[in-house]
Amino acid sequence: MPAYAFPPGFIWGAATSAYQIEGAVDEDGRGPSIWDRFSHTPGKTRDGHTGDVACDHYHRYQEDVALMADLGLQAYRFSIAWPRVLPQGRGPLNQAGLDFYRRLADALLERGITPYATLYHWDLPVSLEDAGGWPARDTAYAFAEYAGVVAAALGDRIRHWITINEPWCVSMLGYQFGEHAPGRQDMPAAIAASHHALLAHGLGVQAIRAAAPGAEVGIALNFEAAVPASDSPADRDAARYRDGYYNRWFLDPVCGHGYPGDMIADYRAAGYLPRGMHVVRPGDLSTIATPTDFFAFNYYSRVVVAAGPQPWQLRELRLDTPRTGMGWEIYPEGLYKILLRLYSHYSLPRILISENGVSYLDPVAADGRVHDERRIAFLREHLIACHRAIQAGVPLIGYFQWSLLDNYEWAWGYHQRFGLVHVDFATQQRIPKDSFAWYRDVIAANGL
Ligand code: IFM
Repeated sequence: MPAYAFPPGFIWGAATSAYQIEGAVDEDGRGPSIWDRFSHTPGKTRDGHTGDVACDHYHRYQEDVALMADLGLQAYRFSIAWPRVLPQGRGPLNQAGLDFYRRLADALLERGITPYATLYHWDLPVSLEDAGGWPARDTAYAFAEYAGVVAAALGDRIRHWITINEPWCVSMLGYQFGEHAPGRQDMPAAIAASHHALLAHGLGVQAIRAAAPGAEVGIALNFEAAVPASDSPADRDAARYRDGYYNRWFLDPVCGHGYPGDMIADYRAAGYLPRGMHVVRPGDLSTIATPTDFFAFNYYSRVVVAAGPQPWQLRELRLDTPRTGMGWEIYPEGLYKILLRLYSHYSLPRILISENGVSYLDPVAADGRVHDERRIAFLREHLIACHRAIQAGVPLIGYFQWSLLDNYEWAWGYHQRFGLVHVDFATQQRIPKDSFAWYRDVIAANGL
């Protein structure tokens, strides 16, 4: 009996996304995405790295599925590249692109691995960005069409769907900070993008349900624990803002509570609300709150904040605490607290962790192996936090480790490694790390 036994039927998974692993960006009729254009724009990614080849998973998916089977994986979360299926974002279907995902799903099912398909993990077709991108309402309708097409074609094999991955990143990294594609820096546009990404989610749930009755659908939000630097009212208010900006702005409308009033007031005062645009239209909030079958979220870290002159001008403090290769603080307690909050405040009946993991640059050792003890420690602490939450009554039904493979970490290029499997990007050789063997034991024992 493991010391930390998980409930029977707990889902053990791992996750990836299309642009981060597939490569083959010009093959079989795939159209360009905003990430192709962004990564090929000088200065946008470290060392100009692109996802042109990445892990070459498009050609090596069978080898990768064999690794998953070896790991004992019960579920695999991947994403479908919108421009592979609809190269122009809308209109003619690219059968060859769709067929890749059919083959992948079949290979998973043959090994007894349940496919969880994410429909949008950041690779918007460029034609849609050129028509306005996520700040334009039409993109939400285009997403719903795409979701319906894919669910109709693959719904016989894929029964679990995630609409949008991390709408905070889609809107804020893409349109507020410009650190991600499409690289715009316009906060009102980012706020409009956030609404349209959520609207796309709601419309997408409805489209999937119509095309594939009985399918299970959810969204993957990303959460960050927002902690005040001190107990002072000003620091606590900074944490309130940060939590609203990063977490509640997305969570509340999905859960049927609408946009948080404190954040609307702050955004208005800051001049962040989109002007002259009727962004939130009658009926939008009920569409966004369309009931889902599960609620998924990604968790990595926390941020400690101190007050600035205004709530939206808060300061992020960098404490002298253990950090990952990304510079993110290791804070498993945040995962526990968020799980409890989702249960007690939002009463979510079925919760999945759709990503959790860590980047370290552990090299291949002289013995040919990768000894990534720090990853094992990170995963162990976070799984113990999950176990504590389950003991406290939280209906957590599964955990997807990020990521199966070392892969293309967006603007960081290949300078970060989140994988259970080391990938040599020159030769494409895969070497399962020590954490792979460790996670295999966890899955086999259904606990730690
Ligand atoms: O690699 C990303 C992933 O695409 C989305 N969630 C966070 C991961 C680590 O940064």
